[in-house]
Amino acid sequence: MTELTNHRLDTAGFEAERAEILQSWPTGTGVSFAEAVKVQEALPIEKRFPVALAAADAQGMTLLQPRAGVALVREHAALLNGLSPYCDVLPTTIDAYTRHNRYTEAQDGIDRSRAAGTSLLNGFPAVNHGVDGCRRLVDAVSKPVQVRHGTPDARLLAEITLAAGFSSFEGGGISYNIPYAKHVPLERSIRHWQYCDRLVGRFEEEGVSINREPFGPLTGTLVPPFVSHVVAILEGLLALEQGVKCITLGYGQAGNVAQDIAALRSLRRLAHHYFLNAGYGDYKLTTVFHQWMGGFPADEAQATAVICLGALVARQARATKIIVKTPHEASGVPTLEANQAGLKATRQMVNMISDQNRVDSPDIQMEIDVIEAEVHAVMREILRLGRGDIARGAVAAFQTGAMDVPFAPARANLGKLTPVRDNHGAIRLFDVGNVPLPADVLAFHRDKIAERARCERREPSFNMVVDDVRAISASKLVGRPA
Ligand code: 8ZB
Repeated sequence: MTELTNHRLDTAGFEAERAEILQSWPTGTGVSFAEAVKVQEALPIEKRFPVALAAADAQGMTLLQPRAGVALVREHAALLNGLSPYCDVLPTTIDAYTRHNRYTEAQDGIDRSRAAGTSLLNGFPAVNHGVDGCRRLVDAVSKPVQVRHGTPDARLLAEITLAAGFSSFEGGGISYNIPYAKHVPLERSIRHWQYCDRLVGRFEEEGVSINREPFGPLTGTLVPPFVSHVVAILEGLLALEQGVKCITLGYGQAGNVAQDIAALRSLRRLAHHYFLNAGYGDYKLTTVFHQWMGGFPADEAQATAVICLGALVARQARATKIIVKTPHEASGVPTLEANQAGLKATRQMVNMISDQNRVDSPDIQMEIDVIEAEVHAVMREILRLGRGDIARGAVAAFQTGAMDVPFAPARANLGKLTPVRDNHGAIRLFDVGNVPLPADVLAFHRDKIAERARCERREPSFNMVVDDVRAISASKLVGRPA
């Protein structure tokens, strides 16, 4: 493999790699790019993800999307059709075997699910169902469908699902490695995702737009906004270089209303800033807000309150899309009914917020200023480490800890950066690790944490962090001592 750089993959190399990928599992031979373009061209307008996003963006609307995936095509189609009246765009959540390229075990799960008459996989094994199975699914629904997963090497999954008429593909070389894998080298996952982005770029060259969505929330556990923003911007830049044109950048709810609104507003501004500065002009940028990705209360009424807080913030900040949780979040894969309940609660909240005036406050502006200063500091270091190349810079930054995702399992991540909530529940830095933030920003974090420590009459310590990780599932935002 040649050294990783942020340059468009050359055509001959891409085609040679593609032939290899399509040979790597029997269903791969069912993919023909010419056929895939025809399938995408034949999609009715109401099943095209980029069209739904553009319309929402133009009209200032917020789309609702659940998560869902079961083992068999017919059952999965029925599940999506049960969700469809309550949402705007559909998901297909891929099972964990497929996410790790373990197709033999996925097949076993399919066979055993057939025998059992119920899904024994935690998602839809799209590679094993192949182009034909996936096409039957797309044909059976009436809204755009996105692939949602967590796969460090998603090359075959992308080939098969995009050939079948899925029109959006989640993930990225950083966001589907650092929070999801332990031993995958970062340069390898970034390279595999350059392939996925190049494939989408090839569709764009044929006049077929496909949406790409880096996974915003990362570990979903007290992630400071600047950390997820930097990953989103890097993955956006990597995608643009491969010819992607329709990009949705994500952010996971942190819990403090001012910080969350600020995060979404700054994400859009910062992304445009870095994309335009890098010379890209021909793209459509939208945003997605993930309702709380950390531990949930087991009680369904309490869980619904968490869901509604996310809906309020997402709509107030005019996210293009909300990924909706369910009251079953604490217990596992939700039933259709629980999934509908999450969507209904979210819809009610979105509707009630829609006509209201834009909330603004000095707190929100201050949070925006802090996030922007943090993102610029880290991006500057990434560019320096990569000598102007963000792919090289990203790998080096994770190595040195200049970029660091809290609570991530990957060995490629240093894991020194430690977040904690301040007295109002906003996420601050208890330990900055090796992240090169400016002195005034660090002083701000220290002051905010000291304020909480005084209020709780205890020293800031790792106990505070542990209390915060558990707080929302125990019905509070800030993990105060008993
Ligand atoms: C990183 C995403 C995790 C979220 C949900 C989890 C969690 C996973 C399925 C699913 C419905 C599935 N999730 N798999 N939701 N159907 N097969 O993704 O509950 O919220």
